[in-house]
Amino acid sequence: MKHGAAYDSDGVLCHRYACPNCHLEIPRQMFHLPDYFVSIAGAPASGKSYFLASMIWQLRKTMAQKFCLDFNDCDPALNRRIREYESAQFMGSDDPDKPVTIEKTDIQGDIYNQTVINNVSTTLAQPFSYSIMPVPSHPYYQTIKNAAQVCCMYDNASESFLPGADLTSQPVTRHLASSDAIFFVFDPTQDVRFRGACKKPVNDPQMMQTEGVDVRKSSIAQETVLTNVVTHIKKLTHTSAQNRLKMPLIIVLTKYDAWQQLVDFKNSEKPWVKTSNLPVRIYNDVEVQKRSDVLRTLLLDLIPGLVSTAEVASENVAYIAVSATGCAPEVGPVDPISGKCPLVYRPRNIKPIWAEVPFLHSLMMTGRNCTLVLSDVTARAAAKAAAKNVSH
Ligand SMILES: Nc1nc2c(ncn2[C@@H]2O[C@H](COP(=O)(O)OP(=O)(O)OP(=O)(O)O)[C@@H](O)[C@H]2O)c(=O)[nH]1
Ligand SMILES: [Mg+2]
Repeated sequence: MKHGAAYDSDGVLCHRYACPNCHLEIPRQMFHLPDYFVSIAGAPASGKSYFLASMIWQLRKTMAQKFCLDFNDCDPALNRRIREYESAQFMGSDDPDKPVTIEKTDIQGDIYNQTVINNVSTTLAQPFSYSIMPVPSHPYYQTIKNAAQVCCMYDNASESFLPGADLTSQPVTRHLASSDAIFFVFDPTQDVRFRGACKKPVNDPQMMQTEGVDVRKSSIAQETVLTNVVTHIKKLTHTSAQNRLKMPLIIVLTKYDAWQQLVDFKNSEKPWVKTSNLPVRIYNDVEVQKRSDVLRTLLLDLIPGLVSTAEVASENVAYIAVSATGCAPEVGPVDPISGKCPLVYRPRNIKPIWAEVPFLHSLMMTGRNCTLVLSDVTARAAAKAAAKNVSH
């Protein structure tokens, strides 16, 4: 051992850490900071990958600009896949007008790790981890610097959330049971009741039947996928059928750009407010809750089963509308292999709407991390603690 680092069997000093059980690499920060796990689940093509990339991209920006927090990769190499999604969606490799697309998440490949546990070949999902730390310009830096933490998220292929998918050798969704919060991505454009309720025409191939266009859809009702996810978590956490899960469940209603005519929200309004005397914004959880109530009423009207399934599943449910892209995809040129036209985006047009809000709100709902992003209540507590520090 040298400075706490071990030598390997060839006498080489090791600076990286691995799990003694599965032998996969673990970012260094995981040993120093408390962890916060978020799982993203949903039906096929509900928009999980686009949402994850937009959420991370927005969190990097919003955390720094509005909350004096640094949101950063624990290890860029381990987060490579999300970095690639982010650059495709927001930077375009060289031309912001060149159409891009995020491929369907595969059931195999580089976001899964193949390893051997107890002599059994096992596939594990790759977590993407980010550290959240107050920057020294934070007004309560001295009080909250120890609230830094590591957040882990997963992007599973949706097949993994369908009934019968969690095989012993492929426990790729077991993270659901250890999560602090679950985001269930619900796609209104795939629901015939939602599409029927939108009376004004919408120029999005996902809202109409267009021959030859590659619009992927779930063959199973999204409520059934939610039921399967909840049953799976209850089984893994030994929670009985009549007991509700403690972890918050956020129903993320995606592709809001396509169905926004059904609600009367101001898109430019962000759920954080400026106060005259602080350089950080105060998170407006009351506004998010107000919108959640509106969305709940809408869902109760159109898909009552989704609301009842969610609220029987968890003690703490919120409904948040987001758009990962802020606009509809375009129909790209025909793909010679599939013979169909894929849905594509020009990075220049992508302007996410509320993509980072489910994450910020989950911090409030869990209650455990609310000193990092200040709400009305925690800002007052932090000010009091800071004043006490100064007077000592
Ligand atoms: N209108 C609109 N379409 C979106 C948005 N986000 C994603 N899409 C479309 O939804 C489709 C599916 O998105 P993905 O993110 O690949 O879906 P997924 O849930 O990851 O799918 P799997 O990888 O199969 O699990 C894509 O064709 C996108 O064009 C959005 O915010 N608005
Ligand atoms: Mg995906």
